Amino acid sequence: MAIRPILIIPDARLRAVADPIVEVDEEIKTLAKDMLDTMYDAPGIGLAAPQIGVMKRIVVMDLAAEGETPTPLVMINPEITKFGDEIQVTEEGCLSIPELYYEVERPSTVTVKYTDLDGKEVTKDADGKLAVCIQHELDHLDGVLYIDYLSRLKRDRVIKKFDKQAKLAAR
Ligand code: GNR
Ligand code: NI
Repeated sequence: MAIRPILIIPDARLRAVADPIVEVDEEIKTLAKDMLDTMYDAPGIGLAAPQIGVMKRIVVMDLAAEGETPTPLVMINPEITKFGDEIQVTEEGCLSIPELYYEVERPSTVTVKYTDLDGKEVTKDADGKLAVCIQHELDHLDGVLYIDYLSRLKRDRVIKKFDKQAKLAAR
């Protein structure tokens, strides 16, 4: 059990592009376990490796409700191969932008292709909250944050708030 610190904006690692994983070895299995531990502890429904400063293309998720049996999902080198035509609006938050929630528009359905912890290729169709979470997590692997989809006014306000906090913390 290892809970790793979650990076907060404006940490530059949250804006970088993560590297593909070449082999699903013990180091990756330990990383996945640590990411799940960190996500459940937070608590959150998803976590991408760059959020703990590891610049690798791996995300974890669990959409099970509190009190339900956990359903951990680990996706290595995930890619969205299809976005549906319908759009849904849901409220999003991010552990790297704590305590703020904004409505975001995204495609309602996606098809995602990834490698699982056994090194097997998996293709999965998702809708609802899982589709949102997949898109949110995969964006993290490319340095994209959900606030990038807000109006410039809202986005700049969020960025300013966290820039100020970082400056205060560095004094
Ligand atoms: O815990 C999280 N909740 C959440 C709610 C709505 C849409 C996306 C998310 S992901 C977020 C955890 C996180 O920051 N993952 O990167
Ligand atoms: Ni996030």
